[in-house]
Amino acid sequence: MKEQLLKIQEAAKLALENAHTAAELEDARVRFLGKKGELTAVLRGMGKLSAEERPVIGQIANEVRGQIENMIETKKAAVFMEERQAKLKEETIDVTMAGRKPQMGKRHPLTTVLDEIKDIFLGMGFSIAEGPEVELDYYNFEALNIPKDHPARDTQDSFYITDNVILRSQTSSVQVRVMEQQKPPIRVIAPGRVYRSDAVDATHSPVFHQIEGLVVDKGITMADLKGTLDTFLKTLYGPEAKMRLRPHHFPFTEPSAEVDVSCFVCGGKGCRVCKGEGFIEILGAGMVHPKVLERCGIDSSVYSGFAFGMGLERVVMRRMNIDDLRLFYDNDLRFLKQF
Ligand code: 2NL
Repeated sequence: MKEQLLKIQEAAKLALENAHTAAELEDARVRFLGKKGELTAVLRGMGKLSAEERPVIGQIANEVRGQIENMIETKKAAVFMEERQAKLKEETIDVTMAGRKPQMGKRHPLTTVLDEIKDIFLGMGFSIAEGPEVELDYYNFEALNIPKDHPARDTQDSFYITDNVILRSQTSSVQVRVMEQQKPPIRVIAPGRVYRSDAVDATHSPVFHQIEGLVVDKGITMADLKGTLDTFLKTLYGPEAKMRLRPHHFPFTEPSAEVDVSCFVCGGKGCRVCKGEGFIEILGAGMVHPKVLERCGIDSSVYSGFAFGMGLERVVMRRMNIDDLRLFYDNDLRFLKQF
């Protein structure tokens, strides 16, 4: 039995020498000193010993236990240091290592052109109006003389939140709010995000940007509309730019027109960009329908106005020769850095 005990002590010594982590150390403790450990097993056999042998072996067993406990304690301190060294080594930061250079961002072409357009209208005495993107049906449609059965109302075209709340499909809603709150003279542009229930492709997106404009005062005529938009287009595209109006129909203007600008690539001769037309459609516009003025509390026998609207993406695509709308929303720096 004494030999057995000394063997255990030897085995424990060896096992502890090979333990390098707190977990391995604990394994060794359980193996030798635990309830089901080797030392405990030997001690259980002590009952079979004679009365003379028992105290002798008992003393040796206690000594062996003490030895093993001491070895564990000593090793514990060593393992703690070892583990701490390993951790420190792993966490070392090489402060001399070259850093990763963050990619510089780039102003988005939509922002660049929108800022330009805002500046042009601010220069003509307009102010900039903003309003909610989650809008009442009333401001988006009803006040604009878009009747209940109008195709633009179809759920296929607009996102409905409830029966009378939608994501605005045009920023005219902002201008209706302006007319409700301000007395003429009114000169505002309303740029902003708008929503339509369209599938994504090269020319459609459910979210895009619109810029609308509105002028209301005494004696406003179609000549004011033409003069303002001509000045706008010449400032945006250069003094050579020519404007052309074609009759059209919108429920909220009467008369209404589509506004083209002479092709900024060929100057009107006809080329690939304008598809041989010489002109490119850029705006919708018209004289504000008297019903719209009246709805907003403006006396249409005293005041008149004109309004216009354009899609920002389409303007930028034509100007910068971009053929896929989706490029605007990817935020790919390889795209953005080209402008
Ligand atoms: C287009 C056409 C247009 C308007 C928008 C408008 C706003 C009020 C009253 C009357 Cl408050 N009209 N806006 C007028 C004509 C055309 O937009 O093609 N947009 C992309």
